[in-house]
Amino acid sequence: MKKSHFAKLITLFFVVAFAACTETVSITDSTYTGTGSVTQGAGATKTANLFPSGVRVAALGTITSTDNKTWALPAEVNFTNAAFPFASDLYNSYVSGHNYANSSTATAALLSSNIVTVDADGEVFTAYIFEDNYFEMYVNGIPVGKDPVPYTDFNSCIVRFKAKKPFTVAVKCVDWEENLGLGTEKQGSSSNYIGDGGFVMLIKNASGSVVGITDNTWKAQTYYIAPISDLACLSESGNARLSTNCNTSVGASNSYGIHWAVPTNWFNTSYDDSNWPVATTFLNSTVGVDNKSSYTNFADVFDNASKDAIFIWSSNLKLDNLVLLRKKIE
Ligand SMILES: [Ca+2]
Ligand SMILES: [Ca+2]
Ligand SMILES: [Ca+2]
Ligand SMILES: [Ca+2]
Repeated sequence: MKKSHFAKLITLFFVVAFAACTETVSITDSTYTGTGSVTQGAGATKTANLFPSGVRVAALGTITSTDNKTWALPAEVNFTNAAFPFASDLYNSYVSGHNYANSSTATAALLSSNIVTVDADGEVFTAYIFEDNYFEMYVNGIPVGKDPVPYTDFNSCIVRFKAKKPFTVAVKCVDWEENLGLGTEKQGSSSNYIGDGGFVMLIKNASGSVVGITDNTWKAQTYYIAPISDLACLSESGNARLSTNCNTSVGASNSYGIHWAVPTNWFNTSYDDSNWPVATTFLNSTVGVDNKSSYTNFADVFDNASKDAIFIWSSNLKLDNLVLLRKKIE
C-alpha cells in the first residue's frame, strides 16, 4: 500500500516535469475583430537562406490569410536588390577585419564611395546603427543602407549620406524568424521560442556633433504580429495595434499571425505619419545587448553620455516582427 502510493507520487513527478519541459501552449479559436489579416500555422519557404554563412537560417516565404491575401514572411525585403545599397560595417564577424574595436576605427575605414547622395549640396551625416535583426533605411525616400546580416550573428552598421536638414529618416525593421509565419526560433530546448526585436541609432553631422538619436519622439507602426495563441488578446486603440494582453512565453505550430499591408509610399518625405503611434523605448537589458560585442564596443555612440540613443520598437518587442519607424531630423 505504502509502496503503491510512492509509485504514484513518482509517476506524478515525471508527468509534471515532462509538461514543464515541453512548453505547450493551447490555441484558442476566438473571433478576430481587428483590422489586420489572420494567418494560422507555418508559411511556405520560397528562398531557403539569404545568408548561408549566418548562425540562424534567414529564409523568406509566403503565407495566405483567411481573407485570401498573400503575405511575405517575415517581410518584403530588398536584401537581393542591387539598387538598394548595403550599409557599411561597424561590427561584422563575417567580413575579415570588420570586427572593429571602437567607432573611430570603423569610421576611419569608410570610403568616399560609401556616401549615398540625397542632396548634392548637402553635408555628410554618419548614422551608427544596431538592429535586432534586420533593417532597411531611407533618407527623404532614397535608400541609404540595408543590413548586410539579415538574422544572426548580431552585427552593427554605419550609414553615410549627404543631405540637407531637415531630412526624414524611415526605417523598415524586421525581427527575423526561423519558423516562417510562426514568429519563433530555436532556443535551448524550445523549438518555438519567441525572439525579440530592437533598433537603436545615433546620427552625427560632418563636424561630429550629434544631430539625431532614437527616442520616444520617433513614430513606429507594426505590420506583422506573431505568434498569437488567442486572437481575443489583440486590441486596437486609434491606429495602435496592441498585443499587450497576449501570451509571450512560447509559440506553437498552429499559432496565428496578424498582417497589415505596408503603404507603398511609407518611406517618402511626404508620407503622413501623424496618425502612427509614437515609438516605445526599451532598456538595453530588455533587448539583451550586454553580451554582444557588436553593441558593447560602441558605447560612445549607443550610450553617449550627453545624447543617449535609446532602443525603440512598436509596443510589443517580442510579438511585433515587422515595424516601420519614421522621424524628421530638424
Ligand atoms: Ca543584422
Ligand atoms: Ca530577434
Ligand atoms: Ca543607449
Ligand atoms: Ca518576435
